[in-house]
Amino acid sequence: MRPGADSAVTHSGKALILAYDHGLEHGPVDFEDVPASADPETVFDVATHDAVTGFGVQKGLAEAYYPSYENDVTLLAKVNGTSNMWMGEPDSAVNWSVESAADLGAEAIGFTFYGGSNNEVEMAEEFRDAQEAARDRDMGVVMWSYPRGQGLKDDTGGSTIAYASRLGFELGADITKVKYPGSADAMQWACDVAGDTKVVMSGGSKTSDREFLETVETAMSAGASGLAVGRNVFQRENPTELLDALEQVIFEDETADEALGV
Ligand code: FBP
Repeated sequence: MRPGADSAVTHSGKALILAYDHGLEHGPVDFEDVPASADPETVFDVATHDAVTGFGVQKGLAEAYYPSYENDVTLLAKVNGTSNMWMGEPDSAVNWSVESAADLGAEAIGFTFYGGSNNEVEMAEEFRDAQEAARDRDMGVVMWSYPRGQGLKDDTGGSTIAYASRLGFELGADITKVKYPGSADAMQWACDVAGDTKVVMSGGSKTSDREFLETVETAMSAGASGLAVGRNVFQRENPTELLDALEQVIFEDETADEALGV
């Protein structure tokens, strides 16, 4: 069994990771619908929900807020990231050393990997360094595996997403986060080729409760181990209600209808 198979950011083998690195990746535009979500305290509070297995943030937010939440939140240190103002070929700066993240109390690292980018080689080498440093400290390793770049025409097609999940396996992630490839069959193939790594679905832009829960239900039935979600939670007026429903679909094998009380 792989060293990190039972990752720090899973419960009963499943994951519900709350990602909140959007202030860096997309900018404050992601907070406009629910302005309170710009305040990290609001979202740290959401991350204390029982169903949340890990909270993915960048260094600045972690240093400022995590010490007040260390008993209630499992810290997933998102160690690289780039702003939306970067106009070059997809790349992600390593903003946080694994050593510093571990010192702060992180139990896992998150790392964006853009397979297919002209920067893939350097990113793979950076991932190797981070993955090995995490292994040395018994930290979990979560790869945000997002193939993209000038040569890639379809970054959510079935074969691309299967390649994305396989890259996580090949390079040594414990959990690989991929975009939903649009169908149960494609999601199942992405899970089938990922060896003993766990594949989780990325949340994407905000949709209705029903649409989102149904997609999560489909992904789970296809073999996914959970979800890593941001906007579909923190862009809601009542994120806790959706987390309650996600808990039922992800951890209690309920359908979207059951979770919605239909
Ligand atoms: P969402 O569920 O809001 O899409 O969050 C997941 C995530 O991977 C974030 O961690 C990251 O900030 C964002 O999506 C990146 O999205 P994109 O690569 O599409 O810009």
